[in-house]
This record gives sequence, structure tokens and C-alpha cells, in this order.
Amino acid sequence: MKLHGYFRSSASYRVRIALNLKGLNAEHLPHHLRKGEQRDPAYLAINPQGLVPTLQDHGITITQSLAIIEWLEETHPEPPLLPKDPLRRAHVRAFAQVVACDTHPVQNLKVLTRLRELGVAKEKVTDWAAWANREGLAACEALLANETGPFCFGEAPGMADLCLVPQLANARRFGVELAGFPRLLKAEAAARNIKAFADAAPERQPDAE
Ligand SMILES: N[C@@H](CCC(=O)N[C@@H](CS)C(=O)NCC(=O)O)C(=O)O
Repeated sequence: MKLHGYFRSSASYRVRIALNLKGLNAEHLPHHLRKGEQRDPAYLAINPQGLVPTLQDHGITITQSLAIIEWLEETHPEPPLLPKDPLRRAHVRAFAQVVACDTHPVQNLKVLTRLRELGVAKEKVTDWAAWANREGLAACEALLANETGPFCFGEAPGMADLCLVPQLANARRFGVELAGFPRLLKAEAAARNIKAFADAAPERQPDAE
């Protein structure tokens, strides 16, 4: 398998955790997002959005981190990243989508770059990104109100955790105060003890700066 990514990309970070949890090896192919390498024609031919990650495996290509993770789950079911119960699965997916569909996309590099191009001052752009993170994480915290943990949804890490941990890293980069999210920090602390999460961290990647 080949994973096109970038060390600081939180969407790639999600997939790296999923691969590690499932004990799968992938060759990591970095694209330097700040240098615009995601828009090279050769990369656009496999990912028309010019975003990372993209997974390639024996002639197949999959874009979008959640689609990649669902595909890994279906083709390599052990250990599971989703619970067995349909309602619990829906709740885990809802949590993951708060992060991946409604929080991360409004603070990704492309959006922040466009705001700068439209004349928004750098501090205001950072405020915007921090606001998006606070809003999304507040919803995530509420979704876990009745979950005892230690992970987001139960005794083992899953799809919710692999979305949460990279998003908390983003929130810190934008200066978000996280003390108001104790349940999320508890899940993050549990994940920190797991090698699959530690090995996927941005600073452990070959292209880390
Ligand atoms: N919804 C996509 C988001 C992908 C995405 O936004 N990736 C970011 C890095 S985390 C990216 O490639 N940004 C490049 C850019 O904004 O130009 C996914 O989950 O894969």
C-alpha cells in the first residue's frame, strides 16, 4: 500500500492511525502542502481535489480519509474500528463526521489561504480556525457526555478516536484552550498510551520538519 500524505495533515494522520491499529504497512509518499505539491499535475491525476490523503493498493486508488478508513475496516476487519451494534456504529460515525465533515474542512489550509487572498488579516484567519475548532470540539464533548470511556466510545480505540486525536493537535496549533473539554482529553490520554497512535504522530513522520 502507498499512502500519499503530509506529516502535519490531520486527515492523513487519521489514516496513519487506522493503518497502525490494523497492523498494516504502507509506504508513505509525502506531498509538501505549503510548497503546493498537492497541486502537481501527477498528483491531481490520482486525487482531483488536490488534497491528502490518498491510498493506493494494487491498482486501486481511494481518496477521502473516512472512505479510506471504511475501506480498511471492510477489507481488514480486525481489530474493529466500529462497534457491532448498529446504533453505536451510527453514533461513532456521527462523532467522526462532526470532526471530518464539519470542523476540519472549514479550517484546512485551502480555506485559510483563500481567506488571506480575500484580504482577511492573519490574526483574524487564526481566530476563524480557532473558532471552528472550538465549535466542533464542544459538540464532540457533548456527544460523549454519557460515555464512560476511557476511549471515546468504550474500552478500545476506534474511528472516533482516530478523528479526535489529530483534531486536538490542530486545535492546539490554533491556540485553542482545551481545559473545557475534559472528556475529549481523557480519550486523548488513553490513546497516547497506544503505540499505533504514537507512531502516527506528525513529529514521527519521515517528512517532519
Ligand atoms: N475531507 C478530506 C480532507 C482532506 C484535506 O483537507 N486535506 C488537507 C490536509 S489535512 C489538504 O490536503 N490540504 C491541502 C490544501 O488545502 O491545499 C479528507 O478527509 O480526506
